[in-house]
Amino acid sequence: MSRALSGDELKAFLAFERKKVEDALGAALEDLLPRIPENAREAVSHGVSSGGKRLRPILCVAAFRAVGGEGAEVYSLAVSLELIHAYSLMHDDLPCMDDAALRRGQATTHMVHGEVATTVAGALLIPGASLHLYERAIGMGLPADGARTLVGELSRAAGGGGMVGGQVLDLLGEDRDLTAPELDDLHRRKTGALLRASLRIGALAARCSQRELNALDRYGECIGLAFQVADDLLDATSSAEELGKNPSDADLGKSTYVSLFGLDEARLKADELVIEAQKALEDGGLESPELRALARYIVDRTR
Ligand code: GRG
Repeated sequence: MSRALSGDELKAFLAFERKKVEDALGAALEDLLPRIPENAREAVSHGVSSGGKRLRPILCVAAFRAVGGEGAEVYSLAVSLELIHAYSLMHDDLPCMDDAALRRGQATTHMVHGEVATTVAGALLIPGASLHLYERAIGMGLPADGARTLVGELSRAAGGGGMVGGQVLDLLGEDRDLTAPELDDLHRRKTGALLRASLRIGALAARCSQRELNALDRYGECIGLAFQVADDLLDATSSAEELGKNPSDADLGKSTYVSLFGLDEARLKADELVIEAQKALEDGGLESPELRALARYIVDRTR
């Protein structure tokens, strides 16, 4: 059985990877900003550069390495996922959606730059992320059909069957008690699809085998749900200051794993999902202490 990183090793790994991701995001912005209308540039910068765990690009790079990929160019490709994630958070926080004033401990983009600039900025990031992914994949030496496959992965995960579809279910589910399968379906789409795509894109960029892709898919499915269960546990047990965001899902009248199962059972579910994710790596022959540790981190995190 492959080992997981120790607590200290994980801390150092995350700090190192985040720095690499921040650098690559900075470079992506330098490339993107001159191509977009001037009045949306500050809102784009705010949404993209306001911190966060940078989990999606880190997963992408870890999957790339887990299947034998080498080289630092992958960071540049991986930040496409963060560009889409940034758009989703900016739009999610708008008054017509969750109407949130605080995110990552800071005022949300529309509170600083206004609703119009934030809506435009988010919309610009969708094709911006796809184009960035395509160009970086070609830059890494992938053939055009390989690069198109990656863009397909991102588009599917972000679209109606993925993140946008999940968001619609989320909005329709407000003030209604969802069943457990409904809640799983919602989060598989809203959050899980992009996390899974992060792994798939990293692995496909390294020309992985089908067996490796299947293993990462199963791992991604488990960590996607575990991520949301952990989010619900954090929402239920931490203050807005501790979480750096406001309002919580419970405030918005949404069903959560905690409202459905209670704290103890939800914790158990998160732990089971971590174990299953780690087993998927083993079954697929993937020796990755980093991915093993990231599965654990996803449920143990405090933000
Ligand atoms: C037009 C219906 C419609 C939808 C537009 C807004 C939108 C698309 C989708 C939003 C979906 C969404 C908010 C998904 C993200 C869920 C989530 C768990 C966010 C938090 O992710 P973290 O914890 O955040 O990785 P950090 O801050 O670390 O980056």
